[in-house]
Amino acid sequence: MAILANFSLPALPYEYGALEPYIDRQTMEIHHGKHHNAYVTNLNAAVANHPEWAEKSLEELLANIRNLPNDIKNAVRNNGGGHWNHSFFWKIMTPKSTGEPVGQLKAEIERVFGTFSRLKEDFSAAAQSRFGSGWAWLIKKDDSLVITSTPNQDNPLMDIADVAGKPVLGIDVWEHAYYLKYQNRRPEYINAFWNVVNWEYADELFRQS
Ligand code: MN3
Repeated sequence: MAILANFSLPALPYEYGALEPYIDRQTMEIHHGKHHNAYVTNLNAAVANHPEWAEKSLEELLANIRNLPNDIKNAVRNNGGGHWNHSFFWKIMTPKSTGEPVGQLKAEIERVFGTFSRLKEDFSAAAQSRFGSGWAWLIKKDDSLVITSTPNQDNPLMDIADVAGKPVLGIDVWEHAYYLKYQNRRPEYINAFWNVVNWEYADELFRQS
């Protein structure tokens, strides 16, 4: 009997065009409906071949990339990472951004980076300098904050991450995230991203665990 792996594409928490003019509707439609959907489909196909892994949560899979069977290791790394990263990305953005950090996260940003402006500079630099496809992250690590970046669909929850921690903010810098509107101008996309950050959710993530 086939095991039905049951990862599924989460609905966007807002309309496709809600992040205009910063992130355009067509990019969101393709990014969510095609790219993210493909990661989910491919992840389900991979774990379906290994019932003992198909029962694990996504976070458990990501924490065990090294231990996965060789025939699905890369598929779970790329597609499980892609599924987690995009599920996170949709929620860390909102059309009703406060425009600046709030709560305990705000206090910790000011303690670690001095000012919000400095955090923006450092995070934007990490996003800009990530060569090729990948992500930049602000993570909770040892109860404080660290900026890091990962290639492809890797993330700081993976056992193979150079810098491990819990994401509280992240930006997708794959070209598919911005090319339709910004073409090769990644810095403009990164600048625009600050207008749609869901700081209330980021603060919630920082306060948890
Ligand atoms: Mn993407």
